[in-house]
Amino acid sequence: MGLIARGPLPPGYTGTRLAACNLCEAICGLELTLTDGEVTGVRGNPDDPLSRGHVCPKGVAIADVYTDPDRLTRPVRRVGEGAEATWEEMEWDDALDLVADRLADVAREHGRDAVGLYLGNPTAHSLGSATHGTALWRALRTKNRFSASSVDQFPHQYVAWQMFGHQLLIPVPDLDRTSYLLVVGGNPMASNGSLMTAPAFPQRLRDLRARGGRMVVLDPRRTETAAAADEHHFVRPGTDAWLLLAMVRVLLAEGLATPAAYVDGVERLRELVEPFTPQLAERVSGVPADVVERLAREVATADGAAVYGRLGVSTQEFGSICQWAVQLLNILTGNLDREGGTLFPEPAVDVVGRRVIGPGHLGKWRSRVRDLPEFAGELPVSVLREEIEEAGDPGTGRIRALVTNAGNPVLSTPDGARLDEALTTLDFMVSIDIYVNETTRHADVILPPTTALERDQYDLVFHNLAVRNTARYTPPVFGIGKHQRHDWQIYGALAARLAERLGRPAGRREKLLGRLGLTRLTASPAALLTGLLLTGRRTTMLQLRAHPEGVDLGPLRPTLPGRLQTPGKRIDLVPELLVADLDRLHAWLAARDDAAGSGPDGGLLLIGRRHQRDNNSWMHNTTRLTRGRARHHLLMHPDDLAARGLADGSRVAVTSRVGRVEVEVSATPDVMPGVVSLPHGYGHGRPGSRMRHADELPGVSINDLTDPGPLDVSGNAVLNGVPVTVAAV
Ligand SMILES: Nc1nc2c(c(=O)[nH]1)N[C@H]1C(S)=C(S)[C@@H](COP(=O)(O)OP(=O)(O)OC[C@H]3O[C@@H](n4cnc5c(=O)[nH]c(N)nc54)[C@H](O)[C@@H]3O)O[C@H]1N2
Ligand SMILES: Nc1nc2c(c(=O)[nH]1)N[C@H]1C(S)=C(S)[C@@H](COP(=O)(O)OP(=O)(O)OC[C@H]3O[C@@H](n4cnc5c(=O)[nH]c(N)nc54)[C@H](O)[C@@H]3O)O[C@H]1N2
Ligand code: SF4
Ligand SMILES: [Mo]
Repeated sequence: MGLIARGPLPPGYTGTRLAACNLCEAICGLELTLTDGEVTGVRGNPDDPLSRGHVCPKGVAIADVYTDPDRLTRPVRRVGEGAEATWEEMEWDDALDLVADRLADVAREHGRDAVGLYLGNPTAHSLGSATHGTALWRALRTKNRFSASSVDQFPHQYVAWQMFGHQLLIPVPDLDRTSYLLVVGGNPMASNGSLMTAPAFPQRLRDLRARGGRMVVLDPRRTETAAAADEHHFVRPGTDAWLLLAMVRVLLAEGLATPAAYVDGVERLRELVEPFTPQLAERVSGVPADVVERLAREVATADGAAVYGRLGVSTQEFGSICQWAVQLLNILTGNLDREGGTLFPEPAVDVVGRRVIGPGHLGKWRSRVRDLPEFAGELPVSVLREEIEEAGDPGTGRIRALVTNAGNPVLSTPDGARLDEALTTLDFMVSIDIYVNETTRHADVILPPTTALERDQYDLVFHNLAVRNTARYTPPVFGIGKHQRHDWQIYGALAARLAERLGRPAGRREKLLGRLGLTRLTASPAALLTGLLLTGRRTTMLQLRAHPEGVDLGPLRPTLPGRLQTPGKRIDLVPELLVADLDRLHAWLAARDDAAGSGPDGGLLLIGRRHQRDNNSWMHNTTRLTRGRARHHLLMHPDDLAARGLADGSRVAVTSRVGRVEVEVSATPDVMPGVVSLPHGYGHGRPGSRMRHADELPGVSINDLTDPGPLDVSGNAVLNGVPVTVAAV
C-alpha cells in the first residue's frame, strides 16, 4: 500500500500509519488512523501477508497503553510501604546508578546468586529484549534466573530439545492446508494460538471447514474453540497423558504407524505404551475408549492431520509426557514434516540454526532449597518464593535482591499470595515495567521502558513459530521524549554499570556481535537485525523497510531431516528422560486409585481460562477492555452447584491446599462435571498497586489457589487440575 515509513511520525500528524501489535503471539499487522497526532482508529492491515486484516479487541486498545496516564515514563523510587507508598521521580543516571550500586552490593556481600531475575511474557514480544536482553541477564550471572516459561511452555521446549535437538525447534500445524486438526488443551479462538502464531484463527478455521477439513477439541471446558469444532469431548483435567498414549498404542497395534526413515525406537515404544489401553484411558480421562480409538485412526488416515497440544496440557503434572505423546502421534502417522501436517517454519532469522539461542541443557545447577535442576538456564518459578524466604544450607544464600522485567509473578505464578509477602522481605528490588502493579509495587525502583507504538518491532521469536513464513519490520509510530528510554537502552546501561562494578563476562551476545563486526554495546536493535537478516539471506532490511506491511516468504515446507539438531540428524522416539517419567505417571495412578477408596470428599479440579478481552494480567487498565459483562466468575456445572446447595450467582469460598478465595459462581453446562474454572490475571487492587481501572475490577487471582509443590519433569508449574473444594460463604 505504499506507506514507506522510516522513522517516527512528525507531531500533529494526520493520516494513516502501519504498526505491529505485540500483545499476543499472533503478531497482527495494524493500520492506525491518526488525527492531529492522536490515534483515532485501529484496524487490521489487510495487506499483512500473515495476519491478513485480523485484529482483536486488545489490538484495538493498543494506543490506550500509549496514552494511559497511569503508565510510567520516568524512573521512580518508592518512598514508604504498601498503601502509604509514594513514588518519587528520578533522573535516569541517578536511577541506573542507584540500581547498579545496590545490586552490586548484594552480589559482593552474598554472592551472585543472591540476585534473582524474573522475565515476564512481554520480554518475548520486544525486539530490543531479544537483541539486548542477554547483555543484562549475563551481566547478572545468577543461577537464580526464572521466567514465565516455567508457567507456560517448558514441556514443549523440553520435548523439542530431546526429540529434535533444540528447545525452539518446535513444529507447528500447517493450519492453512491441514484437513484434520486435533486441539488438546488450547483455545485458539480466544488466544489466537500459541506456539502456533496463527493470526485470524477464526478465518483460518472457516477456510479449513470450507475445504472439507475437520477440527476436534479435547478440553474440560466447552470453550469458544470447542463450540466452533466439529467434535468436542470433555477430558478430566490432568489426565491427557493416558488418553494420548492410548492413541499412540492404537496406531502401533493397528499397523497405522508409518514413521519416516530417520526415526528410531518404534519397538521400544511399542513395549512402553502396552499398558495404556483405550479402556484405561476411558477410566482415567472420561473420554470413551471407542472415541480414543477412532481419533487415532482419523489422525492416521486423514489427508494431512495435525495434533496440537497447548497450555492446558503443558501446565499439568505430566505436561512433558503429553507434549511427547503429541509429537509421537504426528511422527508415527507421517504427519510431521508433511504439507498439511506439522512443519518447522523457516524464519528470515533462524534463531535455531544460527544458535542465536542455545539448544538447551538440564541440571547444570540445582535449586538450593528443593534441589531441582535448572532447565535451559532457568529454575522453575515455582521455587522463587522459597528461594527468597528459606534459609537453606549454611554457606548457600537466599535471594536478597530481585530484578523483574515485564512480569507480574504475584498474579501469574503458583501461590502468588505468599510470593507477594516474600517480596517485602527483599533487601532490594528493581522492576523494568511500565506500571505499578501487584508485583512492581514492591520494587524500590521502577525503570519504565517505551512501549509498542514508540519502538520498532521485528518478531525474532514468533516468526519462528508461525503458520506461514513471513517477515515484517515496523518502525516506531511515535517519537519519544528526552526523559524516556527504550528497553534495550536500559539493559545496555545497566549491564555496563554492573560490568564496571563487578567485572565483565564475555557473553554469547558479545561474541555474536563480534562475529557480525558490531562490537559496540549500543548498536541498536535495528542494526543488529540488519546483520542477522544478512546471515539468513531470505530478505533484507532494505526490503523490509520498503514493505512495512510485511514480506511473504511462502507457505511452510518440509525441511527434515536436514534441520534436525540431533546427533546423526535422527529422531529418537524414546528419549530416556521422558521414558523415565512414565514410572511417575504409573505411580500417580496407583496413588489416585488408593485414595479413591477413602471415600468422597466433594473434591473438584480447578482449571484456568483466557478471555479474548484479557491479556494475562496487564491490559486491565483500559475501559475499552474492562467494561461490559463481568467475566471473573468461577464457572461450575449446575449438578455440582446443586450437590452443594449453592445458588447460581452467589459468593462461594474456593479452597485449595495453599489458599482460599471468595468469588461469585456462575452455573454453566460448559464445564465438565467435577471441574471449576477461574480466569488468570485477575485479583488486582492490592494495597499500593496503582492502576485505576484495575483497582475497580472485581475478581480474584487463581494463583492464590495454585500449588507450587507438584511440578512437571521439565520444572513447569501445575496450573490446571488443582484439587479444590467449593462451599457457601
Ligand atoms: N493459573 C494460571 N496462571 C498463569 C497462566 C494460566 O493460564 N493460568 N498463564 C501463564 C502464562 S502462559 C504466562 S505467559 C504468564 C504471564 O505472566 P507474567 O509474564 O508474569 O505477567 P503478565 O501479566 O504478562 O505481565 C506483564 C508485565 O509486563 C509489563 N509490560 C508490558 N509491556 C512491557 C514492555 O514492553 N516492557 C516491559 N519491561 N514491561 C512491559 C506489564 O505492565 C506487566 O506488568 O502467566 C502465567 N500464569
Ligand atoms: N486473549 C488472550 N489471548 C492470549 C493470552 C491472553 O491472556 N488473552 N495469553 C497469551 C499467552 S501468554 C499464551 S501462553 C497463550 C495460551 O494459549 P492457549 O493455550 O490457546 O490458551 P488457554 O486459554 O490457556 O487454553 C488452555 C485450554 O486448556 C484447557 N485445559 C485446562 N486443563 C486441561 C487439561 O488438563 N486437559 C486439556 N485437554 N485441556 C485443559 C482449558 O480449558 C483451556 O481451554 O495465549 C496467548 N493469547
Ligand atoms: S490477536 Fe493478538 S496480536 Fe492480534 S490484535 Fe489481538 S492481541 Fe494483537
Ligand atoms: Mo504464555
